[in-house]
Amino acid sequence: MASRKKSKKPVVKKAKAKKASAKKVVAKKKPATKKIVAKKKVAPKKVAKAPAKKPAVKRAVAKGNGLLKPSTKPWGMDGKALDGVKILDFTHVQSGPTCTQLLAYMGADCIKVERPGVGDITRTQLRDVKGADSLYFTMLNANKRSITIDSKNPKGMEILERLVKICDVLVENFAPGALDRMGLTWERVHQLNPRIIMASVKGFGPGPYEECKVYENIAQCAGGSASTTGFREGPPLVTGAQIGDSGTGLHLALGIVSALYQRNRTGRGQRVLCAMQDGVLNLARVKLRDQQRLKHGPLTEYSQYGEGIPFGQAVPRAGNDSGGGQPAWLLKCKGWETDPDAYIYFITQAPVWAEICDLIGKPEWKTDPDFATPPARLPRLKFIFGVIEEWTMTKTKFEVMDICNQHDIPVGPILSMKEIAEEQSLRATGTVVEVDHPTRGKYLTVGNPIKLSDSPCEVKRSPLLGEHTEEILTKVLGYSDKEVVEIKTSGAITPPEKARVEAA
Ligand code: CAO
Repeated sequence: MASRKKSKKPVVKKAKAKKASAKKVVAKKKPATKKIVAKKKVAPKKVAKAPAKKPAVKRAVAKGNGLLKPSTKPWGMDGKALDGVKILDFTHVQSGPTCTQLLAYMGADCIKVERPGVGDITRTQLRDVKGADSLYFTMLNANKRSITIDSKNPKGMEILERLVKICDVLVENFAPGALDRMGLTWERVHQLNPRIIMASVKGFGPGPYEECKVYENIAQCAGGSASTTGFREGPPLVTGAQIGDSGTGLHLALGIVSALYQRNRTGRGQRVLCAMQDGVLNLARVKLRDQQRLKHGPLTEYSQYGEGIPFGQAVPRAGNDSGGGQPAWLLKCKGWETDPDAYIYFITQAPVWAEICDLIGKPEWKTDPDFATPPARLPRLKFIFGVIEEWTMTKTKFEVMDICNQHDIPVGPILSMKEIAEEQSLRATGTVVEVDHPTRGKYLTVGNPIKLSDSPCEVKRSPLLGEHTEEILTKVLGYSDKEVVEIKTSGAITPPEKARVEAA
């Protein structure tokens, strides 16, 4: 990776940062773009051995208007979107690793710090292959390097602080206060490296619950999703999609990239905080919309309206009702008696109502005043979907999909995870990728769901615990072989018992 080559120059980077801020003082009143150019002009002398940066600087000078001249390299051949960004990945479990894996997919050099001998707890959770890293871990830590460091060992903290000095971003999702207890407060981190961005996932933002530990389903419950999911007559329900963990990781990645962009102008890092409750609420915003609509009358698109059931004080669970303005429901298809996934989601989009009527053999509904208009249909949705279901039950979900799409009727089959794992089009786009791993063999993972036309993504297997410890100590942090031997016996990178044996 180009970014890894650049990582050999931590000292240079520091010098570059100092020089850049000096320029900033001089160029105080210049527009932001000029400031960037000024900084870039300084760079060639200092990064003489970093070939990836050179062309960009030349291009900027060539155009002379503060803007880079567009690359003439073929698409996908001019590096990755986040080349040169170095991440100190102090994350674990799911939310933080989701964020850093995405950044690594975009080309960032992601250095995952793990506790010696233990590592991220998910390495051993839900294990399916004895002695091998679990899928839980491998599917969240692709394209990263792993270094083991005991942050509670003085030498370990020295190594960590050296990493802080040369990284662009520190990402963490420890329980509230854990990082402070290690000594890595924001003040300390910012003092060590004023350019660093410190990004955190916590369960709750400031307020009564900010000290609480939080896992996925707690966030789904506290973020308003669970109370609005499920069927009216049943209890609140959590969803299978990890909107609390992975959803918040996604939000954090956007925060980090935005902070990196702002740093181009300000020269300084900042804190980025994503609370899981906030992330879930952001994804459940349509339900907060509906909460406010309740003041003005019943929610007519909810099937409970058509069933004559009054609304209460809060947004109810809506089963499989559509969250939008086009009524929809989940309908059985051929084989539903034995196949739990033989269903199709059917949307009665108003513009194609006539086509729907013809397909299901009810052409008279096109003009019948009880069915012809969306408001007329609202009180009868249950009945209407019952009739449509009589038609879908005569066909497989894929047949319904084919037929309806010919008429522009929006429908979607329920796809099982088995079907998704076998779906060739997802393999072709790199959304589902097969990866080989030295201890567990081949497995499927989810590649980058965000496709950039000039930043292709190759998915690389997750690292073994501490696989890159020596490489990072020597090539990134510049420790000598002799120092590495001392580090090994200090217990900073090995589990306590092992360190004692080696030292004896
Ligand atoms: N060396 C030494 N100690 C280390 C270490 C290292 N490399 N890495 C972690 N530790 C220590 C921490 O310092 C902490 O120690 P203290 O509590 O003694 O200060 C300890 O490991 C445990 O950290 P933790 O409290 O974060 O971990 P946990 O398993 O008890 O809790 C979780 C897990 C997820 C509930 C908690 O981290 C959390 O609430 N995180 C924020 C919200 C979040 O991201 N939740 C989503 C998780 S994904 O479902």
